Amino acid sequence: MARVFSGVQPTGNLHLGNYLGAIRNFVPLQDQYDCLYCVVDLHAITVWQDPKQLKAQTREVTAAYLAAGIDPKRAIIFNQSQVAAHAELAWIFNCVARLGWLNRMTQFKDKAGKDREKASTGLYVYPNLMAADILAYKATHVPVGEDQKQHLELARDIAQKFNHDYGVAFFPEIQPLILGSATRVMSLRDGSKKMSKSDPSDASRIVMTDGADAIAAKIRKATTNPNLLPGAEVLDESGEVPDAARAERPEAWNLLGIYAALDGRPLKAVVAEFAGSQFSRFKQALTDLAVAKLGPIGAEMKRLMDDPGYVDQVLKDGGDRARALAAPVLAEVYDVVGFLRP
Ligand code: AQP
Repeated sequence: MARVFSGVQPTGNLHLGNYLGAIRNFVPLQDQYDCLYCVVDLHAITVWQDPKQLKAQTREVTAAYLAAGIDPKRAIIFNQSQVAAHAELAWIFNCVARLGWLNRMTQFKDKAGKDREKASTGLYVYPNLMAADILAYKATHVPVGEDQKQHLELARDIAQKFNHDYGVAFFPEIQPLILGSATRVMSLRDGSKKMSKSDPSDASRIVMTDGADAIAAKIRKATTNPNLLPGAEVLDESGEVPDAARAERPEAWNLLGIYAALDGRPLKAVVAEFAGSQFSRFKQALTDLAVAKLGPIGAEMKRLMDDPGYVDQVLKDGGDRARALAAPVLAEVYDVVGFLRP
């Protein structure tokens, strides 16, 4: 069976974008693939994390995986630092990837901001570790949000260069799986920025553990304008929002996209239903839907986070299974590279 690898960083404030763009899509893949879902704590520390918080946040992402419906008996759920192969293979990839490749990564530029000199070197080589995450298991399919596509291209380049440099056909080709609608959920305060854990404004995101009142307040306060909601005639033939229309009303399209994704309906049907409505009516409907869909998941996450013994056991079992899969891959890589292991 083909193998899937994906991960989420335990950097706190797990939000609706992480759920709709990633975690929710992991669930049905369990039926078609051999899946590894990782809590990528090594990636998280590319930006300083409070050690106590990091442990809590690692359990939080694990709880979100479980509450969303990932079955720890079928999929492997584990945190990255338990399997040393990730860091070991990343070092080899640091020696395969080229500086020019990393210099083109837009996420580094975004995250490092203006003061690049102060960014950690870990943040810079982050894509090499991501390549190692996938290739330590020879995974072939990686479900990611659109924002991770560039990193995935780089992982493919690293796999190819390794194979070429050592004259082997060792690493497989990696395919991105961009699934479902609303692969890019935008901030509730600024429709031109993606919803993000690190946005200083809590009102910019719906957090997975938000209760009904918090969800309602954030949707009510979401930036909109006084115009009525657009109609389906604005959409193109494939039912997508043309770039120019999105640029004109990013907030409206974002909320409509969130509604469609939560309801599991095509955007066109949702747009047709609310065409010409006042935002107040639509926001109430969106609040009801969001509370109905996210409420039970948030409640289950809280229940699991109150039972850290169980969550840690899931991670330990997953770590044992992941280590067993990665060990022979790494041993072969070491042999290919020429490391003596007497
Ligand atoms: N706004 C988003 N819309 C859709 N998908 C998203 N993802 C993140 N934000 C959105 C997807 O969630 C997965 C896990 O993300 P991550 O934790 O590894 O890191 P990230 O992409 O850097 O996430 P954040 O939430 O935006 O955190 P910060 O603020 O730290 O940058 C990925 O598959 C991602 O595509």
